[in-house]
Amino acid sequence: DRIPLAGVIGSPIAHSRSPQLHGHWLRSMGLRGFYVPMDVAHGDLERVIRTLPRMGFVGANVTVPHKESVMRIADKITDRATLIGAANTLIFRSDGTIHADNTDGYGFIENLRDGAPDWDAPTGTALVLGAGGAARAVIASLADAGVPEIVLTNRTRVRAERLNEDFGQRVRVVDWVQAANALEEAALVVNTTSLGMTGQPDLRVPLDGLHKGQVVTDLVYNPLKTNLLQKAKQAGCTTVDGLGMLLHQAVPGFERWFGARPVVDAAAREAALA
Ligand code: SKM
Repeated sequence: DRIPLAGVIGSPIAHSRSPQLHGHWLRSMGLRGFYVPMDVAHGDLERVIRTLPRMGFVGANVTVPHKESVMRIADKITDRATLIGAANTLIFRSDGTIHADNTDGYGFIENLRDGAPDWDAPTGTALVLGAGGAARAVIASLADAGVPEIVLTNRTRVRAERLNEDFGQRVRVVDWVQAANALEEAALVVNTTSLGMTGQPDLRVPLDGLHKGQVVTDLVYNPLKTNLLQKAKQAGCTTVDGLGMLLHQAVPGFERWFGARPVVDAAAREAALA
């Protein structure tokens, strides 16, 4: 009986926190297995993925820039991955088929529930900043959670419009500059862009409208306390950092591959940051 192997496929991959996280869970739960980072070039993606099961891999996470490309390689794709247009979790089945799922939306909602337990999905608008792959996962999960209206803003409006077509009338697109109004009215504000990340410029949305009673969350977790979250905190908002999303999105894959459900707790957070 083989030792189960899993890992994360991306390029670059050195920054990924997933190997430490999964390694921590394997050790702390006393499970057999390894989880490794895999830097794979676009041209090698299909051949690598088809070879992994033969080497003892039971599955893999997929990250930037391969989340969309793996959709063409997988044999079976869940409905939510299809809706999002990207997959981050692969399961290599014993019959040789590859199943693809997207757990980012699940991770997003679970993190929000942890950090803002009184956030009430069915009431109030959500303002989503950004219209990339992460925004698609966030919007899918917010719609699923019953958020009545999602307002979307992006620096390039056409990208937001395209997203609006896919997700229907629940999504309303506003200009980046009009976002000030939407910001004031939103019950939940989500930054899905990489603005605010170490080495990137800050978000340049006017944040004066933020006030008590709002929940503000950032998908960026490096740094943990982004400029957006600091401003929101000062304004009296409930703030939720992005690390928990990374932890929670990892849970379904780990459970499938290694056979036990891991817990997202302070030790897991520390392991991911180590
Ligand atoms: O969706 C996740 C992915 O599963 C793993 C990851 C990482 O290791 O940095 C980031 C996200 O794309």
